[in-house]
This record gives sequence, structure tokens and C-alpha cells, in this order.
Amino acid sequence: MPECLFCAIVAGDIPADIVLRTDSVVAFRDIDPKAPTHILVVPTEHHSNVGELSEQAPEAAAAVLQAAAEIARMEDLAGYRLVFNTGAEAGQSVFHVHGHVLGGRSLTWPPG
Ligand code: DGP
Repeated sequence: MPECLFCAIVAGDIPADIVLRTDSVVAFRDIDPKAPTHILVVPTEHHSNVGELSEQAPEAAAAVLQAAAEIARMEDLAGYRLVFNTGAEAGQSVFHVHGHVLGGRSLTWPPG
């Protein structure tokens, strides 16, 4: 099994509630949802954070953004927030880049 948690989910070694899968991205429901819709979108290839993804694999970065928009349509969201926590100080706890698609309730600003 891969050492990276999200690589293991992509490989199917750890179960997840997968809502979308393509050659370049996998999206699954967050185990600890912070909104009625809380879905994580990850590239199938391992990159640590969104900065590295955009530099090393810009096509995969675009695929993550496109998947987020598709998920918003699938979930019938009137609006959504796409969050990439980047670095431990910003709250990143899994170092395989993932976009949080959050929606289904009114979201306040600024986030904490
Ligand atoms: P972050 O803190 O930005 O790195 O977000 C990591 C997210 O991953 C967090 O919201 C909880 C979620 N998560 C952690 N472990 C699992 C898991 O095993 N399965 C699923 N579906 N989500 C997980």
C-alpha cells in the first residue's frame, strides 16, 4: 500500500465515497465534513501542494479545477468554495494536494 493516504485512496487500497473519477483526478467525500457538501478533489499523481502541482503538472491542476466545477453542478450547489490549504500553518494535514469543495450552506468570510 502507498505511504500517502490519498495515493492509497486513489489506488483503491483505502475505501472512500468516490463521486468522480477520471484518468487525472479522483474526488471523494471528506471523512469529517464541514458543510453539507464537502468533497476533496485530488490529482491521481502525487504532488504535495497546489503550488507544486501548478508548476509540475499544470494540466492536472486545470483538471482539478474543472472537476470542482463539475462536482458543484452534480451537487446542485448555488455557490461553492474551493480551498487548498497549503502548508501546516494554513491547516494542511495531508500532503497530497487536494481541493476542498464546500457548499450547501451559507459560508462566512473570512475563514478562520
Ligand atoms: P487538510 O487539512 O486541508 O489537509 O484536509 C485533509 C482532509 O482530509 C480533512 O478535511 C479530513 C480528510 N481526511 C483525512 N483522512 C481521510 C480519510 O481517510 N478519508 C477521507 N474521505 N477523508 C479524509
